[in-house]
Amino acid sequence: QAFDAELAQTDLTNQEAVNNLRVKYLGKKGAVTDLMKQMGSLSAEERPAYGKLVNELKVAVSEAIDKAIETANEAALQKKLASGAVDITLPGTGIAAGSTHPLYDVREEIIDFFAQMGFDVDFGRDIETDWYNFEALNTPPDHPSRDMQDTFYVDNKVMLRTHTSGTQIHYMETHKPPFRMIAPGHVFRVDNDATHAPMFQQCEGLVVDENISFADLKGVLQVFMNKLFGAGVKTRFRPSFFPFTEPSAEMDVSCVFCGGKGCRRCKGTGWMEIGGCGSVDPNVFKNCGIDAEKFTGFAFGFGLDRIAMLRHEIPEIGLLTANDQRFLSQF
Ligand code: FA5
Repeated sequence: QAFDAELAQTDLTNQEAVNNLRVKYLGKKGAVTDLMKQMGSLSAEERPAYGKLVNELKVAVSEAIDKAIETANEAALQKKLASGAVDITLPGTGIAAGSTHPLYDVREEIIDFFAQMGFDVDFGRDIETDWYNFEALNTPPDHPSRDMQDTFYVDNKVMLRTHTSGTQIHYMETHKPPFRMIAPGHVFRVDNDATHAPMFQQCEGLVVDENISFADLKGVLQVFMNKLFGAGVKTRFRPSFFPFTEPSAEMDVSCVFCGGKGCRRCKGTGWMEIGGCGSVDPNVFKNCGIDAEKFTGFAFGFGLDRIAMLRHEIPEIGLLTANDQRFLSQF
């Protein structure tokens, strides 16, 4: 009866309390164990009846305790499961989304723009021979303009291309005019400062037909700059020299950092150089077997890195290829 009362009061979900109860009744000094021990002091006649009674008690208490232990274990398990459970109402950990590289975006935009105007796209090749990179472009071995572009040579007459202009030659050798094409790609020069990288991207353009003039070139490039920098962007053409165009010009756009007032980035001029251009030199046509009497054309070559830098106000060209997540995650 004492045991039943105590069992009723015990917290059955508490393993420690249940164990204490077991020790109190069934342990070495437990109440039931004591009753068993008392058997020794009884007479032989009394023993069987007493033994039977005590044994029944022991079995009943053991069964009750076993059941209580089971209940307590189950409760402990449930508690453990509940504490380790996932709270599905908490906000999840976001998966960082990737983004396209600013140079890739510029390149795709240029390709889209010119493709809409019917230009073919030729990616050319990174390694050129002297003929394609220089000679066919009216730049013989002793020509001073070779010094303008410091070249990474692979072999005597084989090099990493210093500009995309060689793709013009490959294209003219394999296509008959009229045609218009662009040639985006990587180019390489022994250059390295805040605005000059040893590897950068250019996009060449070439249009050949009858009666193509410098005015056509200016018109196409102005529309192109409007597309890249927004309508109203100012452009200017400065007389320049390239062996493969005559006349030649350098095209600038108004500096996006200072709005044309003049700042450190544009060296106080208010302008930034984007690329070279001009009317195709007849000697280049001759080198490619195109009738220079019948056809005229224009060509241009822009730096894609410079365009991306202007667009996003990037101060150092090296950031574009450094692969730094802190930089890339801003786009
Ligand atoms: C040329 O490479 C000529 N092939 C462009 C051309 C094509 C003229 C067709 C006429 C007809 P230039 O060396 O100026 O020209 O380079 C063109 C553009 O590439 C530059 O205006 C600049 O935007 C970019 N550029 C040149 N060097 C680097 C460099 N080291 N790093 C990043 N951009 C550069």
